[in-house]
Amino acid sequence: MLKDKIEALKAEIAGLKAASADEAEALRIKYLSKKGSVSLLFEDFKTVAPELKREMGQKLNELKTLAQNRIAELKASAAAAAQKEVEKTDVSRPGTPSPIGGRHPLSIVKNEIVEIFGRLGFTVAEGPEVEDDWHVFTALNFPPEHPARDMQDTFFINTNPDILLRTHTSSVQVREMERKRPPIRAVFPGRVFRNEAISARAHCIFHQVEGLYVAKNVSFADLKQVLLYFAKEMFGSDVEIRLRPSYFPFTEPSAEMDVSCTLCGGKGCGVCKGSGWLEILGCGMVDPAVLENNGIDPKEYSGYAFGMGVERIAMLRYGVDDIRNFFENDVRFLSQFQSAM
Ligand code: 2NM
Repeated sequence: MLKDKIEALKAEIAGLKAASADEAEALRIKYLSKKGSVSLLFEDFKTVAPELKREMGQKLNELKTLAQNRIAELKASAAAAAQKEVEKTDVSRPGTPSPIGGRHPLSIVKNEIVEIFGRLGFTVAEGPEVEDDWHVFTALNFPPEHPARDMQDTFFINTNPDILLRTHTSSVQVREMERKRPPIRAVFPGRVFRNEAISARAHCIFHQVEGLYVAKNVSFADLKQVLLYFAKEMFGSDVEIRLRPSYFPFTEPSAEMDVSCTLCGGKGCGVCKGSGWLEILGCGMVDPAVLENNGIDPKEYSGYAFGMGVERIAMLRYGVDDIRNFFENDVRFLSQFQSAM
């Protein structure tokens, strides 16, 4: 009997439950779609006796409305429950930070050196790492038999003695002198290569910043003042410098510069091996032969030059006791350095 079927479905629909909007939608399809169980009763309606049509029609419409309302209710309460779940999440909480990279300590120190000389009017120039004999040695007054040219010190390319990895960035200074006429005032940062055994103090690849000033009437006193300024900016205004006579093929006179020990202030400690001084760079007046090799008249112009190892400065600055730390890229080491540079 249709009447019984309607009553049974009414009871079933009144008790429907849905845990989600998807479940409620599945119920709508089950009861109210074209082939849904409520719609199918309308097929039965066609066979109802004429005198019962009015009553059965009313009951069927009531059933349909009940189903529509019930399922709409279920959808609404599922949506409300989902919204409540979303609100449990505090979207204003900061996220889990993912680690980002930082600048390498050698870059921090190199940038700082370049920046200090930049304040004194020095520009920056770079050049090739693979060089020829002229730019690395001959133009710089290295005699043919100089030990630095030896296979033990220099990496040659394909055993061609004319092509090599630069052992200092002075080769870029030669290129700068070829390109420009005095006054020349620039620093030359870069990677250099020496065929040395790797140890806590030495590496076969390291970094330099060299500097050059060529103009009229450049004196050793100018050099000393610039290096004093650099030392105070780099290591603090309390630092003292001392210049010791030395020898380089490309400068005459030549000197090595020490700063008062950055750890003990000059009293003597393990870092300065009791001397109170730390060697940080080499310098001198550019040899007239070097100027002449580069087409600059040494009677008209003079110049000074200096060079320092970035690793050496970084080790003193940060108290790093093994140069190999800079090349291993261990994040436990690298993550200790932070800088705006
Ligand atoms: C140093 C020490 C002393 C130097 C000299 C020159 C040039 F090109 F002018 F001859 N460039 N670099 C120089 C002088 C480098 O490094 C320890």
